[in-house]
Amino acid sequence: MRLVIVSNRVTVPERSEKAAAGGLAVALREALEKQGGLWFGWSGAISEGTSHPVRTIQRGKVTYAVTDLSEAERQSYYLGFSNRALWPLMHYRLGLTEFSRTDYTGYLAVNRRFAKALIALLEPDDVIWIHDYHLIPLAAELRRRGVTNRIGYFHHIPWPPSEVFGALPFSSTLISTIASYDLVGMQTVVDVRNLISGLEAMCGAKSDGRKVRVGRRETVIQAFPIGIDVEAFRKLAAASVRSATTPLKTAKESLGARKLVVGVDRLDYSKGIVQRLEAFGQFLRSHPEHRGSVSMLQIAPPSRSDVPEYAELDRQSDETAGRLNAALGEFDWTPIRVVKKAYSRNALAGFYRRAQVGLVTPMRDGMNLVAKEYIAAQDPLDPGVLVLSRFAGAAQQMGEALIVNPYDTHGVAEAIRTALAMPKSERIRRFEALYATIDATDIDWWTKRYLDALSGIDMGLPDVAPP
Ligand code: ADQ
Repeated sequence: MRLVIVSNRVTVPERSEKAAAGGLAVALREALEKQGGLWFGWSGAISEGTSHPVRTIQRGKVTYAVTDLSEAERQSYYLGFSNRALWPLMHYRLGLTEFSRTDYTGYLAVNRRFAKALIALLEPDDVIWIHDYHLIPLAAELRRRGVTNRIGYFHHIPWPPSEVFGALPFSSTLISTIASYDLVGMQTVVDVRNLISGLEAMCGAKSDGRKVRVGRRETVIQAFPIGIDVEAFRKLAAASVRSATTPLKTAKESLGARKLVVGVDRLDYSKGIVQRLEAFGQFLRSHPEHRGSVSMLQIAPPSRSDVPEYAELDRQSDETAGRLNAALGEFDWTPIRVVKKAYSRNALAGFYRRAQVGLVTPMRDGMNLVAKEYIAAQDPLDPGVLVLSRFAGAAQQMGEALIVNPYDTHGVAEAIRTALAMPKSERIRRFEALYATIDATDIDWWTKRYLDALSGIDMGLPDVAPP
């Protein structure tokens, strides 16, 4: 049985590249290597012309098959429908959702083109695992062309209630394509509930809370909370303390004995970065005794800069940090440092380890892996405290964090104060419980549990035409 993974972007590893520490891409690559497999998707490159050939590249037991997009496809399928309509909508941000029929047509066309290209590479026993919102209708396109293989889907981001999802024109057509999958994995039980009630309301589906029947097809919809490579991250963080070259050493020199509050996110409005900076400013205003002795480091590499809302967010976060630093800073103390760079896993692990508080306060998030990485990186004998938004999927597993409402600036400010003042015994108690959870549900657990469920699904008898 060969595994076929399909995702929007495919990064082909260099021939000499050693497996990076942890992460989804590595876990998926490992799953492919175990049973041999194929990874199909967009190369990340743009090229013009009417035909977009598929290039295949072999790395060990894994075949990577990639195709380019045209600029028009990137605009409509990727930047347009995926990132200006589906992304904000799925994150409950109707005000930011922009729908264009041209973009939707482009989205469907790319899914159709991917389906045609993939069919040429498929073998009869392949198990197909499709990832994320860019590719929701892909299974329907495959089924329409006669593919009967097992097909699973994993949705990495939230699924909103149908009162929100239904605002999308053609929402019932799009949601109905979910029924072409055999197994749909969501991050949380709340997402499962929203998707199932959407299917009931918009497609007349019948469900027992897990299995959903639409017409003649049956789909299992279940929560599979994604994890990280806990052990690899723990080791990286422990090594960072000894290393003389990581930014941790420089951080020690530049921070001295000051406490550190850290935030790490792609620059995305779903992550609540501006609101978090404001909350840190509020903390310093409400508790002036902490001024000069605590700094905040926000690491936020820009993403999707071609989408106007992201460019605006970039401007807003600069403005907010600048304003707060000007209002609250001293000649020898900068309250907030915003660094817009991507760092190595090594460096990130070091920052997490150095920080007494991990601030993970998205306005809405499918899971949020940073929350898990922060815990994995802590010193078990003197751990920091995680402040976590109740609107991150991670909050449903990580109740021992200080759970906050990111819309409540004063509430987050108070949680920062509580975290900084928390006695060591309580920090250790919370850390141990959180570590046990993320360790028991790490990335290998997630991959295996999903693939076992997909291969265990009863496919029933093939459809037989009536005599
Ligand atoms: P993302 O929205 O990208 O993922 P998240 O889960 O936090 O969000 O993962 C981000 C990853 O990027 C983390 O591993 C983090 O370490 C890394 N990263 C962030 N900033 C970085 C920086 N400056 N340098 C280097 N690395 C950085 C989507 C969903 C999430 C879901 C994941 C996985 O939005 O809700 O948890 O997929 O399913």
